[in-house]
Amino acid sequence: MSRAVLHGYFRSSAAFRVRIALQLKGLDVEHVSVQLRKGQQQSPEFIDLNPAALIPVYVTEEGVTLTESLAIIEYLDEVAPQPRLLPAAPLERARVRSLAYLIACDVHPIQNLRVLQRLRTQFGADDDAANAWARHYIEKGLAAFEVELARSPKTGRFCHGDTPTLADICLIPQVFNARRFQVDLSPFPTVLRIVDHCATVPAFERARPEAQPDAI
Ligand SMILES: N[C@@H](CCC(=O)N[C@@H](CS)C(=O)NCC(=O)O)C(=O)O
Repeated sequence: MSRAVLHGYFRSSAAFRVRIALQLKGLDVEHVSVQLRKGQQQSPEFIDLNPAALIPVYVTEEGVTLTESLAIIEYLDEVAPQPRLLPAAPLERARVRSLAYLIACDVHPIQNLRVLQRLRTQFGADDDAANAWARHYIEKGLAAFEVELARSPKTGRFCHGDTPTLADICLIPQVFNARRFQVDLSPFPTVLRIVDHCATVPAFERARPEAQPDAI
């Protein structure tokens, strides 16, 4: 058995999710940087690892390759159950998953690099138009997320109660993206409160893009 490896990139929000989970669980893995801006996700070696040409990719100690950030995080939660990232009770778990999927399934895929590049190359969007596209979907997603948080008694210091879950793991990288695209976050006070609280947790801080060795 060798050390587990995370193929990621400092600015990738899906890789950022996995980094937060690893940090929360105190798991030390090797990090390999896939330079998305240089198109390294399209190299034959990387496509061999993940035919979808997306990061993150996680290679377990046994040499098994896993893709999709949420699948990787759920795997980590099962093999290293403390602290748990999904609540034990089915309805609580469903709420956390639904918050996480709101971001991971309905917002992030429409504003990731390859979609914005395609808007530019195939549909003539300039940078302003591509960024406005991203901002639109991020704002819509965060607006829904805010309502869900603000109206639920289950919301605590974190998205669900007082310990970090998969929902916070998805929220924090999405807010990082929102700031990159200059989304006005002031209409989302509950989101901002939770973001500020996560910033006090060392695991979130250690996982942030600026703290990664490949940050530019
Ligand atoms: N659903 C995937 C999304 C992965 C994804 O979109 N990764 C982005 C970085 S955040 C990527 O590799 N983009 C490369 C590209 O767009 O060419 C997951 O959660 O792992």
